[in-house]
Amino acid sequence: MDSGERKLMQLNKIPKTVFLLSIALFALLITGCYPDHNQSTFDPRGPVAAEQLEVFWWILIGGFIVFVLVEAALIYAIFKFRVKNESDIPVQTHGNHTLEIIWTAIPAVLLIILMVPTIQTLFYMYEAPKTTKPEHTLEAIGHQWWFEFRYPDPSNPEKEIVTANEVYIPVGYPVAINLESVDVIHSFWVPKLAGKTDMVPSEGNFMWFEADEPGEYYGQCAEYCGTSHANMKFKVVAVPENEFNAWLLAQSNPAMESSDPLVKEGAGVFKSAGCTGCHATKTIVNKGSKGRVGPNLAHVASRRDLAAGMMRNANENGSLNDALLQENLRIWIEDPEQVKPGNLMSKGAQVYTDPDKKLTEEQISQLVHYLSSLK
Ligand code: HEC
Ligand SMILES: [Cu+2]
Repeated sequence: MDSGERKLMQLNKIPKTVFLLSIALFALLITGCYPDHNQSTFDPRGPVAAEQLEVFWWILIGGFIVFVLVEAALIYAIFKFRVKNESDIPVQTHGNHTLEIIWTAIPAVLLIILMVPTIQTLFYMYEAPKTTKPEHTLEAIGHQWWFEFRYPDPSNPEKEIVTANEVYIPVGYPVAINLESVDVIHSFWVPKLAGKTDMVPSEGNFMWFEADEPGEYYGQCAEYCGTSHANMKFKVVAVPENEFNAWLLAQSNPAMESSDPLVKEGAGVFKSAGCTGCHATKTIVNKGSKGRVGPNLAHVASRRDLAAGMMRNANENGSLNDALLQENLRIWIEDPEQVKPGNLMSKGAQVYTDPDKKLTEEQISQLVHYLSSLK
């Protein structure tokens, strides 16, 4: 084999590797479209997400048709007008008004056509259906790096019921959500129920959605908001209306008191270690009042996840698992930083910032006992 042949072989090899690599990359990419994924937008479970997916298809198919036509014209031109011999210079033209008007008008018309479903969907998203019940209007408030939720108190219009990181909704009813943020811009996103909507500090924002069937839907902050942005998750739990009402009633109660001595000691540590500085255990507050730095813990043991979706307290079927909850609470209280880098608890609580105040093994056990009793 002479050096010329070897060069040729090498040249032939490169495109093959590139080709195989591109196929592998493409295969990897399209696994992201698998509809069965918790955060897939290709599997809408409510009218808002379905409507948004429809606009996506309109734009994708429209774009695809344009792509095929343009590429076909390009390939045709490449072959049809390729140089046949070196001295063969084609006719040179400069400007063609008819052509220029046509290729400006066609995209303009296409864009106007696509604008119709887009704007319709924007209006559809931005106003909750007239049938939305006032008791199904809630507040979602973004915090670095967790979500606070507030429901109207059915027994007093001046008050609100506070909870965190898990939002119950009644199946088959539109739910209106006023969005807020106490610090930076976050974005509220439940892929299977509705697209992203920004939570803008002091500006507020609005969205609504509805779940067609009971289930647990994943939510995620979708606007970069600092160190633990990727760890800022939540769940939407859609249940039949009577179950929703029962849940709300249970949430409105203050934290349960217990006569179990270990729980009582834990409640004491909760106060003496400064946890009450950032966490409330009463759930009814004045409408629009300022929230605490940390999530409300009155019913923390009723939630399926801990620390905004970082640790799972429930079995596969969603039923609560006390052993898991206790284990997770211990991990979290021992070293929150390890679970969620940069979180404001390990940055702000003296038990983590001041080595002299560090929690003892006994205090941690007492706290775990106390918190896991808060159903
Ligand atoms: C400086 C304020 C602050 C103090 C003091 C504080 N926390 Fe927290 N805590 C937070 C914040 C903020 C979060 C949310 C962290 C996140 O998810 O990003 C949190 C989360 C938690 C959670 C998880 C809640 C949930 O909804 O999943 C528990 C449990 C908890 N804290 C327990 C404690 C205990 C016990 C103490 C006392 C030793 C304590 N905290 C002291 C700010 C504080
Ligand atoms: Cu965020």
